[in-house]
Amino acid sequence: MSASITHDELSVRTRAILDRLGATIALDAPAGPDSIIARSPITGGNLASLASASASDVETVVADARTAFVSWSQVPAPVRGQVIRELGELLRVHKEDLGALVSIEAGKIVSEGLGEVQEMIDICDFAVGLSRQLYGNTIATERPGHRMMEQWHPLGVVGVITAFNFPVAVWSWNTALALVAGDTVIWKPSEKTPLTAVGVQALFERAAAAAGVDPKIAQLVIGDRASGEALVDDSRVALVSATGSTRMGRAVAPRVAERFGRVLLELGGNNAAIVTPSADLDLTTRGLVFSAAGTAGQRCTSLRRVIVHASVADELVGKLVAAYETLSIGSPLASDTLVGPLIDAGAFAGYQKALEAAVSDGGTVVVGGERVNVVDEYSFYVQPAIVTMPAQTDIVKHETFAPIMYVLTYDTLDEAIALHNDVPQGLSSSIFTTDLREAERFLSAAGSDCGIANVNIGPSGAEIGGAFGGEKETGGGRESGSDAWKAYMRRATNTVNYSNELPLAQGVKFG
Ligand code: UN1
Repeated sequence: MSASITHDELSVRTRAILDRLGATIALDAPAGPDSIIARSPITGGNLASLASASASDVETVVADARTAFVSWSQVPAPVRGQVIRELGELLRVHKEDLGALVSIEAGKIVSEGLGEVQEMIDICDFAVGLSRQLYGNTIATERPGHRMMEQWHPLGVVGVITAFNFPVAVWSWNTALALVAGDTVIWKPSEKTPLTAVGVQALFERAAAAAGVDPKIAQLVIGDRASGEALVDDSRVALVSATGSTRMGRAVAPRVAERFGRVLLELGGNNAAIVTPSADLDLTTRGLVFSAAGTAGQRCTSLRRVIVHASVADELVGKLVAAYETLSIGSPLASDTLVGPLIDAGAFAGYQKALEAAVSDGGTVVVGGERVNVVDEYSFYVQPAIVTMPAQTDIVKHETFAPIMYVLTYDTLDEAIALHNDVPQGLSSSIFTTDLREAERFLSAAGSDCGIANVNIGPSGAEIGGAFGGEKETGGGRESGSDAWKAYMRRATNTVNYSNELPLAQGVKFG
């Protein structure tokens, strides 16, 4: 059975959760072109119908965000941090409910749904601390009697466009930092996961009330593509932070650039692991299986390619196949499930098409590849696949958002790194080795060309403390930890002359 819970029970549970989170939005808007249907991939059934924002709704939201920015940007940063502290507290209280809602709407297993909420709590903690640490540099000047420094000021309105697969955490990475930075936020979530967004927005509004701040500093737009486009094209939106496919990013980036707005892009990945002869193969197997089959292969950091030394390839593939054969696939709400459903029919079609292309390129499906637990035509559970490939063909270079692991072999580390980097995407990467030279080489400038490079852990499952994002078609943006906050602020360089003279820089004489 793909779902031990009936669809009616899921609906009732969803509504009870939204109620406890404090959501008041109507869940039964008349279905039609002006509505967004919320569904659960567990059963494929509809959970709710939400009114979709009109162009004039979006206009009002942007105008309100801009007005809210004028006063919010004047609040001292450590005081701004208080609303994020309240949000973090509410997330702790409602972790189980919100995690379950993520499982219901995005299909993540219980532990991953909870993990996503934990990621929100973590970034809230980080941002509260950051609210007292928005440091600028003081810089030595070449002129006597002068001082030079930089300040970081609030940027403006930030549009946050998020994907279905991390329906709540990605909003929090952006919003926690943006609010502490003094910006205001407009969130356009994926049309596939509106209810988790509604739940989070309800919690945010409670946090705003508790902190005594204007709730308009972070607003939600439930809408279709046109609402996202309105944010992209509006010059009052200073930064568009978009997470999703490379195709989406290719549409967004030039439109924002056209009006000299800023973008922060977190797009497709095609994440690989190099497995060397010295690797601990049992640990490697566990790392690879989590990264490739976990979340049903629907993370942007999911492992898609394994590049293994020819001398250990058979042994590794044997261990991987054995592990794949024991994976429990089914309702993400069942406690023993490791692999939940794909998000929808489109994802399943992509999975099938990629496997067909891989086989026609000479690949061999050594495990998986089938739709399983078919109880109805609307939910899509698949057995994660491993495909050995004779070469890195076009389909391997393409990101398919489903659990397919392509396996390629190599003879020299040079060859492995070349194969590793020979894809258009550059998000995350890893090497499994116990050889220090190989590990350091992979992390060096001559190694992985990705934004994230790991040793002896898979490419997925990053913590919030590091900067998250990647190069090439991944879009170049960095979110979350380290100094990613700088993307949400504008830098002012200030030179102060406290002398009675007017010396010019570079020794220039004038008059
Ligand atoms: C994503 O899939 O868009 O590193 C984000 C990870 C998670 C975030 C993934 N912390 O896998």
